[in-house]
Amino acid sequence: MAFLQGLDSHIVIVGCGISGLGAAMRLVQHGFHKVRIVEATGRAGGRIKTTLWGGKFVEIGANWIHGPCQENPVFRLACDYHLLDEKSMTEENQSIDVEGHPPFVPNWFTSSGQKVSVGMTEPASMLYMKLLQESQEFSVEDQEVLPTSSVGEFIKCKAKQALDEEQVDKTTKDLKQAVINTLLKAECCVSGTHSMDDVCLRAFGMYKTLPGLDCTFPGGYEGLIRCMAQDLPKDIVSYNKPVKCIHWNCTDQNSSSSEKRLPVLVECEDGEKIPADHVILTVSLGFLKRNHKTLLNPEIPPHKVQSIQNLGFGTNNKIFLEFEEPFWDPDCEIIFFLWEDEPELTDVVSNLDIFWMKKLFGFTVMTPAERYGHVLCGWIAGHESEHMETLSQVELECTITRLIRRFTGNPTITPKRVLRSQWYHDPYTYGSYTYIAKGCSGQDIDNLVEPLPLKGSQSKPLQVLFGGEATNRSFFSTVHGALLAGWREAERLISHYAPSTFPEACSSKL
Ligand code: 6YU
Repeated sequence: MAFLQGLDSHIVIVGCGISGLGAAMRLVQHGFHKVRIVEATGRAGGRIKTTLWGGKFVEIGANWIHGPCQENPVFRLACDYHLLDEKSMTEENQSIDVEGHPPFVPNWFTSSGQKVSVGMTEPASMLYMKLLQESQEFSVEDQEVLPTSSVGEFIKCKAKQALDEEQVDKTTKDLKQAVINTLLKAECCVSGTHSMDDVCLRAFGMYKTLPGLDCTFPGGYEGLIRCMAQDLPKDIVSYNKPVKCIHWNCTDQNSSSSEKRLPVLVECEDGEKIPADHVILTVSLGFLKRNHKTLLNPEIPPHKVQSIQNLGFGTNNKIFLEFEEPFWDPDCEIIFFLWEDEPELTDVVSNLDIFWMKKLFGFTVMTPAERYGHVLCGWIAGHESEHMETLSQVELECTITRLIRRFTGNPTITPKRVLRSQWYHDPYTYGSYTYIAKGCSGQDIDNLVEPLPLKGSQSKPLQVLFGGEATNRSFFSTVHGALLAGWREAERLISHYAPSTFPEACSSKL
């Protein structure tokens, strides 16, 4: 009986990214029929964003299904909707375990315009990969004293020791240092951080990789969003409706349409006030960092605010370049740029205005060539990336062209077209994704997940629930982490009204 009454609950989901959509689908499938998604922008998908560029689909946001295997709900959904190619769905592809680092075939270019053989870069790459692996082996439970507090400091310190011990000439040593710097800059992109010095060593192993060789959506990631949205009741999403404030523990219900007193009132920027029993908030951690003071009334409790501030949310952007002809080898999958003038092990740039482009570690090659032609996707993280967003299109094109000419040693090569993402200046995201910053732990994610009002309160429970990528302890920063977090919060409500149905729900490990 309580469950049937629960199905009449008014549930507002803030944000129509994959987390919000996933939560809505789960609730609707269980018979909740008063579900509404309120989305600030004019589109669904949030950080899943595909655009048509020169007749090709390119991903402005999420690129891959990380770990496409049966355990990955995004992979399963994509298979169900027939969105993947045959190869990605094979048993073989699902069983390959590369622990988050696909073995791309590299080409290496130096800042003096030389192409360096893989044989020359491999020893330093292997040293780096060994240290990266070691940095994932510390555990939060370990009581041992850590050698350093951040992943960057750990890798740099160990790499310096190894390089100092080697009996090699200065040129070889400098090359090795440059390789490690480039790989650290690449890791900043993977982790979505300004510097690996900002990433917590003790918690680095908290992120879980799944087996399966990362795959892409031939028709664009947004195809998944379209399929999910089509499975929802028509008009469930209100677009162009930014939420200004969520009033919870609300006693003053001045809404004309409410037949009964509901504990939450969702106030939108356009003035509409939507009464609700429950709100699932799926906005990015970047948005929460900026707006937590005004987004909830009463304000978010101090320990949750502290965790919002503690957790990291950085920027990773892409710069797409199209060429008439490739300057890379036919089998090349990733291009690395090596700066020969960096005097020390570092992954940051000293003067953003002049040297921001030194943070761009290189490019992934868009494959297959029959689909994309000769297109590269450049990757740049951190404050350098945020600075890149502020440049005019002409400035960006000039700098990138100069960079490519310098590294290839070809003074005439010119990209046909240049396109970049600008996630830091997106007012409804403010960055790219979450990382576990120095001094943080999984407890910060658990604090973020905790619904309002807090346990022990006499008020109506589960008024505000927290979903989104940042609330997933094992898979933060990913699409599958976001989807699982949306499902988790939906299941929290389902089990609230029918406790025996979902006894295991509601762990932030989901
Ligand atoms: C993945 C990948 N990938 C590249 C780049 C980016 C991200 N990710 P959303 O933000 O989507 O939705 C919230 C909605 O709320 C949104 O629509 C807003 O408009 C709305 N909103 C905000 N404020 C509002 C308000 N006031 N009122 C109403 N609405 C409001 N993930 O799996 N594969 O290849 C990449 C990548 C450039 C930017 C990615 C990738 C991250 C995902 O895109 C992201 O997690 C989810 O889409 C988030 O969904 P959501 O619903 O939670 O929020 C060891 C260790 C290291 C850890 N990292 C390793 C993994 C590496 C991660 N990924 C790599 C990168 C790439 C390339």
